[in-house]
Amino acid sequence: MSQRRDFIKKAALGTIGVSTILSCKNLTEKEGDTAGKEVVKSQKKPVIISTWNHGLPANEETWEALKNGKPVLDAIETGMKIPEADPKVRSVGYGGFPDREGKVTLDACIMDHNSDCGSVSFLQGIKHPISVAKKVLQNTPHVMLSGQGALQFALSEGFTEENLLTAEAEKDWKKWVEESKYKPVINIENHDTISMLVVDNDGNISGACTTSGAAWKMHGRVGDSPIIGAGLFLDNEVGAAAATGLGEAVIRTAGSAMVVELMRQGKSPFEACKEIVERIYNKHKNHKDMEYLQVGFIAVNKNGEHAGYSLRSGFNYAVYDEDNGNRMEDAQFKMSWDN
Ligand code: SD4
Repeated sequence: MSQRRDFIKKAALGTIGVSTILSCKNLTEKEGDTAGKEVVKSQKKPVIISTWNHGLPANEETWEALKNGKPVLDAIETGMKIPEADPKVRSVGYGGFPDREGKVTLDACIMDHNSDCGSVSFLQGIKHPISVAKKVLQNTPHVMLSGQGALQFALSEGFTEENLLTAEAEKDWKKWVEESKYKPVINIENHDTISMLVVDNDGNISGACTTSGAAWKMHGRVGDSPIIGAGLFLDNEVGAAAATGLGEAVIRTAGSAMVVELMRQGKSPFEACKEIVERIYNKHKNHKDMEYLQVGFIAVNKNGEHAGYSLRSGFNYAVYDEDNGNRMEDAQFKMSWDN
């Protein structure tokens, strides 16, 4: 046990999702007006972007819900519940990798165009933290509930407690305990937060994040995903951004808030994501986390232009719009894993 504690002291974080980066795709058409000035025509709404491959089925559900007239937060919740309930998605909700103690602990948040937000962190035993986060937004005067308090609140709202540790995840955890050797593993398939950003039919912006966080993390560890300004941020006048990757690095730099702020100053989503990734790199290039550091951002602006960018290769995101349907886009990145 003491050996284990020593280990915990020394260890940083376990598996963190690797992000790939998104290629910037300008979805607006530009044309000259009579005065010779460039006019930016708005992209058709809605536009939905979500991190990683599990963004595709999530986008699909959210798109359907929007088309059926559901309120946007309900539509986002519906989409996010897909990877949360999928035991094959080992980085979100049910089936997610547990922490060092073998406990699955979940983080999630949701934010609407009025800047109202709800968030839960270190929540255990509830399959759909995104739904609890939405209830925090709608039914409490607060933004964030954590741990036991978040669970109590969820139960009072009628959620049911259940075991989220699948046999598969338990097997992997037991294997990790056996070796008890800390080695950060970046695993694109198995550890990735889902973040979703939506520009709805009215041009309003909303977003959400949900994750089981870093695998084998210390019990009680909370990442960037439930923190408004870190894992997710939006300003309806400007745009939205969300993060994936090593939450500690994103928190240190207020990542998503900074991406939005750069868009406010006139940067495109691509330029804004890239500049913050560069900043994170500069802050971390001599840091102990650098060896396994991966961060990626997605961003969308009021016109529906979207982009993604990551520090290291491997990040992709799902985009759904009227013209091109639901598809994956690879993000651009600063460096490959060999550097
Ligand atoms: C965290 N940012 O808990 C999350 C993990 C993640 O891709 O996004 N992985 O640090």
